[in-house]
Amino acid sequence: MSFHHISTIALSLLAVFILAGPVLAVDPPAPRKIVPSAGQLKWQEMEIISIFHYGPNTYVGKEWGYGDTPAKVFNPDKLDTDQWVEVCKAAGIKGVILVAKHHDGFCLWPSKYTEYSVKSSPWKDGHGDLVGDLSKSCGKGALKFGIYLSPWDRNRADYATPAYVEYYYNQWVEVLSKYGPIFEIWFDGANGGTGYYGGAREKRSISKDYYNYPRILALLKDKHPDAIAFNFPGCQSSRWPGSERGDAGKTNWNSISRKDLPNGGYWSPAEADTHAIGKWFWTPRRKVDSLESLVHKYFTSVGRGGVLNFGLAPDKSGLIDAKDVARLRQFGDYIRAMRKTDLAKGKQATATQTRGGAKASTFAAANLLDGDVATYWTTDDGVTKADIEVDFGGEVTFNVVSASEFIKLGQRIKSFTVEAFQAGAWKQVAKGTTVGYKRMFRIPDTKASKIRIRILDSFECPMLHSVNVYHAPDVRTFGT
Ligand code: FUL
Repeated sequence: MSFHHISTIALSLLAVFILAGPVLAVDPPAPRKIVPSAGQLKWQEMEIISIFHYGPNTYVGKEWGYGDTPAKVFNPDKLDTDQWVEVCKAAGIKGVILVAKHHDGFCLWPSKYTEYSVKSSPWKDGHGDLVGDLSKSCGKGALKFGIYLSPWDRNRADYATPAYVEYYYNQWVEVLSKYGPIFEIWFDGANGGTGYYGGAREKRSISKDYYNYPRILALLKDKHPDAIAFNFPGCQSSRWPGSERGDAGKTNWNSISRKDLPNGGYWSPAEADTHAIGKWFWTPRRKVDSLESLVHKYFTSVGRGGVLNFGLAPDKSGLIDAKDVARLRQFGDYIRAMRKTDLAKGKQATATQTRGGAKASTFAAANLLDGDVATYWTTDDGVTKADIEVDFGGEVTFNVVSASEFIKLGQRIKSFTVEAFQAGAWKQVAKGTTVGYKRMFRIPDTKASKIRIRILDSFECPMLHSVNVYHAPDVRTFGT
């Protein structure tokens, strides 16, 4: 064979390769050192959960009971946990955590370890079990169920002694064995101070390790392996972002440790808790949140890669009151209306860099707009900057842009901007640091034919599974 022949064959092979694209499959990026557990991923996808406060405090108008309110005040006449679940569903809430014992020590289930519970109340002549009822209603309504038991117990005479630690542990054994499945537990950080303490009426303090949390966490892991422990980095946990305003923080790294953010040793996503009805416990004096306030909390939590935990509270009759129901339903309708039309879905997406080359469909930019969270776009290893362009194929008006990282393999993006193509030029409309599970920007109404997401810096190659673009209704006039 002549040289001429060999080079002709080589050239045709090259042409076939160029036309057909690379034949070798491209490997996905290696995971980062710290990644979420399967339980944390499922938890994150819930996006909005709730925490219910209800008990003697509801009847005496307190946020923190002293531990001396008689059990007989707890006397609902219309209590219906199915209604609580229906309201949650209307609001788009996916899980319910019940404060089964608050700092006042009153138990909403008939614990065999104390008389200070529903069994000493007139409700159902002392035969009621609210934890059981709500757990069943959640099961029927396909909502997940969780439990908060306050470690600080202002009712117990033995609080601050070793006997109380046993009491508290036994109560966890009771609730984690009897009710469930459980998706999350709360201990709460309020610890020690003044209280009734069986009549002593004094101030008591405890040491940091008093409660022996590792024993309770081992029990949780054994009984409910997927469950999250709120604010307990080091185990399968979520993290309190530091306020009760429903704010996950503009820069929100999931891998944290006490001194080392963002390259910390644990995956612990932000759970932004906030009351949705003005207070933790119901009181006629509370101010009902406006729709804008609830929507704002949604964007500062879910929109910053966290989970939003809305505090809800039934009234004295045992139902969520009509004003709160109306507001929560309106909130759910608003978020559903916003999400109904994704202006980017199925449109054209391109990227300046794609793993394995632009033709490698496995990691193509088109994955960002296919509505499938399991497919993603990513770049070659070593690339830490890239632009993604979404072409709407004509002008659209939008006011929300959302991007989601493929966090299963770790969080990566450190800095990015969003630009809109207007009158022949790119104009920056938003900029952020972290993306994580989801980063949403609420911007003024913007008209453009294309948007561009510019990833400016990333730990290792960036990975995104979705870009969504919405035109959210005006909160001021919505539903009026
Ligand atoms: C706090 C508690 O002290 C409040 O009463 C409420 O339960 C809230 C969810 O957590 O730390």
